[in-house]
Amino acid sequence: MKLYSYFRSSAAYRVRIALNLKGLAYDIVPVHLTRGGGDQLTPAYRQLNPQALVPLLQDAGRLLTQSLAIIEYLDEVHPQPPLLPQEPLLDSQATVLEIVQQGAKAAVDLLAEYNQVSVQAREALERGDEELARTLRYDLATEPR
Ligand SMILES: N[C@@H](CCC(=O)N[C@@H](CS)C(=O)NCC(=O)O)C(=O)O
Repeated sequence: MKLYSYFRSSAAYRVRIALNLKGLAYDIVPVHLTRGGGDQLTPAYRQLNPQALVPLLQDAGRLLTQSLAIIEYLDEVHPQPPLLPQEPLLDSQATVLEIVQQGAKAAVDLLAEYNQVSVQAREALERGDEELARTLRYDLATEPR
């Protein structure tokens, strides 16, 4: 198995923990999310995962994305030790927690992007580039993100 992973990715971390708990052998394929603009955005990686995210698990030619879905797959194919609740209500609650966590992450990502553009606008203003500052602030106020 090959795990496309980034060392600081919490989602990839989950899958590494799952693989290790199950004692499964795997090779890491590093995907650097920030260097050079991000390996995940290259056409080669997007061909493997059009969502341009890690983790991505390759198992016998199959490509799997989304950490919870990967862990569910691992639990099906390698049942011992089980990682997800067997009891339907608890299993459903685990899925709910995942959905809530994804929503929170989307909000945090949006805020980080907003902050980054705000900083760029302030720096542009400090450099005297009022046109760029105005454009960035206009984008912040009007562009859907
Ligand atoms: N819900 C996904 C989240 C995957 C995700 O957001 N991965 C992040 C790293 S933790 C990523 O690849 N980010 C790349 C980017 O935002 O460009 C999962 O659980 O696998």
